[in-house]
Amino acid sequence: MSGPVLVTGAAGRIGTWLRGGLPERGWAIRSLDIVPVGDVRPGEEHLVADVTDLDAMVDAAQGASALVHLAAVAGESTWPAISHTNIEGTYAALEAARRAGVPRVVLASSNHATGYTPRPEGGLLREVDAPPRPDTYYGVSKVAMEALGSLYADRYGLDVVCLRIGSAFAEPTTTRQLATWLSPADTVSLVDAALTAPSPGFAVVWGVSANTRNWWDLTAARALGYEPADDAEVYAEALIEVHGEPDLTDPEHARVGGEFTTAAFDAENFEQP
Ligand code: 15L
Repeated sequence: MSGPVLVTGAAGRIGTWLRGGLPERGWAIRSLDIVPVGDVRPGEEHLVADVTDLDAMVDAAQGASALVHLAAVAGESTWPAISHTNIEGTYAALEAARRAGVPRVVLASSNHATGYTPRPEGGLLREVDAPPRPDTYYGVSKVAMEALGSLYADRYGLDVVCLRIGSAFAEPTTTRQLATWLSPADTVSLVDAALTAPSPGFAVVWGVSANTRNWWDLTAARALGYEPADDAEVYAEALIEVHGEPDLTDPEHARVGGEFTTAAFDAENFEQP
């Protein structure tokens, strides 16, 4: 690897984990966020810029060996907010990579790109059996992300790995997350695999830990070299004591996107940030 990894949204939750964990795996980091990162690490480059500012993104991408694009409105919001930050931002990230000659882009997609996909009656759900089926405007922006990534892979030969992240939190806090949790350490492992896999071309993979209750097939992620280590089951007893046993027929558990598929997540319930 030569040149740092440019990480957008570096001041956010996942960005902070990556800034801590990727250097231990040999990656130099160039952080970019619209706000300054609070705790710049030794050797870390840091830039303050808007991810939708294409000129700034092209400058930021110069000399980078890869780009990890995290910057986003990270849940449902209004259409203007989602379309601007998430869709324009993903376009700018990919176009900046192309113009600056960055060969690989890792995109933080989401399970909500296919949120209305039902839980299979048996077995694990493969990515190929979960085509775009967004549950929100947020999910639409992740479908657009995957589509833009596919375009830049096919047309310009970039390696583009889309991570359909489950629930990336310090620890699971709901019974749904007993299946969908992606631990901080596994997040670092997954992004490292996406950065390291030889010639992945265009790939879409689930991003969850080795959860006992997982129902998303990790074969494709493992083929990149991802080896999840954590299991949300260690939190099961405490969560079930509070929330009860999950009812697998409830939309929260019966669909990929869980509660995002319910009426509460209608965009009209959200205000412009
Ligand atoms: C996501 O994509 C969101 O960014 C996050 O806030 C969670 O809602 C997560 O999905 C999830 O599905 O748990």
